[in-house]
Amino acid sequence: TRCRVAVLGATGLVGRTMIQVLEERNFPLTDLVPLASSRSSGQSIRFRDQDYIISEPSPEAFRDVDIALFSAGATASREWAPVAAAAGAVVIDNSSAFRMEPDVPLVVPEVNPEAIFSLDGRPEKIIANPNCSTIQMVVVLKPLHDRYGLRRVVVSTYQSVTGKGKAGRDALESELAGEAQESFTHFHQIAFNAVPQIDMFTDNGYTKEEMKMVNETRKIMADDSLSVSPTTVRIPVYGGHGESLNIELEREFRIDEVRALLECAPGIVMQDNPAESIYPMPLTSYERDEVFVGRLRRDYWHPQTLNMWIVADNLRKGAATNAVQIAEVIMAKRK
Ligand code: 11C
Repeated sequence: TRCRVAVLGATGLVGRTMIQVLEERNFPLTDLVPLASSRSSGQSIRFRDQDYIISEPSPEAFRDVDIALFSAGATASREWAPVAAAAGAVVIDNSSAFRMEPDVPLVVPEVNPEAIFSLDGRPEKIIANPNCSTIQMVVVLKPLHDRYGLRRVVVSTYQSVTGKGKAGRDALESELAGEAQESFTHFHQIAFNAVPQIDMFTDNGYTKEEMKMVNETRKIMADDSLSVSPTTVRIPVYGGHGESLNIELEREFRIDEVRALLECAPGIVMQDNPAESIYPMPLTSYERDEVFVGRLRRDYWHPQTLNMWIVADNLRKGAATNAVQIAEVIMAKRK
């Protein structure tokens, strides 16, 4: 059967990764429609040994599209998601535009795949892909919540410059080369630095990135009583967000039991052998689709609380892979 997949933002870091992931996972598409702004339209992009010409989004461009993966920013999503949905496509949107809208599902397939579908069994017209730092955290929180109940999570992030796309990567590159940086992509110099601000501050003293972790986590886990206390920090690495998690649980746990639980949970790879200095790192999670977990241990002072360190490739599980996995769930139900 025919399956036409559009990618809006096809030349961005996430858009390119989406196309790469579609190819790697052998997604059952018959037609790729790469879309981007006028700056990139006319260029071509390679997919399964074939060149596809990039065009600009338009009502015609979305005709007969079954699934539209969007990663061109919130403004483009607000403009084009209704158009694509009206043309009959299911939009999987990586921007923050619709995430907190009550009738738009916010989905991580390991956590709440059922939210993709409405009561009639059909996928919702617009499905939101969460923020990268939220996605990797909820993949780990979900099995713990189901088994032990979560009371509170304190999280500090160590986020890659590619969270700001090509501009973020280029800024680090030129700073490392000693070239003057005019853009304030990271608010301050990022080379040889760590910047405790990602996105703008809100009135409560938390940044927007931090509030995404608070609000998106509650929505995905469908639990408004969850308390998440985040500090988000940009560090000078290219691919992979790290997170230090301190997780207080409702019920008592044994560490070996938690380890076994996480080992069997979907989308997680344990890398935890302190004796051999094995733990997750951005360099070893690069271009991988899973969430890596290590440094698992009981809080020294607080027996009901766990400490761990997790890393995932923010362009993959944090963005492109999660969106493609949502599309896979839709395709599996179609058959
Ligand atoms: C960052 N998490 O690392 C951001 C990028 O809401 O999809 C992703 C922003 C978003 O800068």
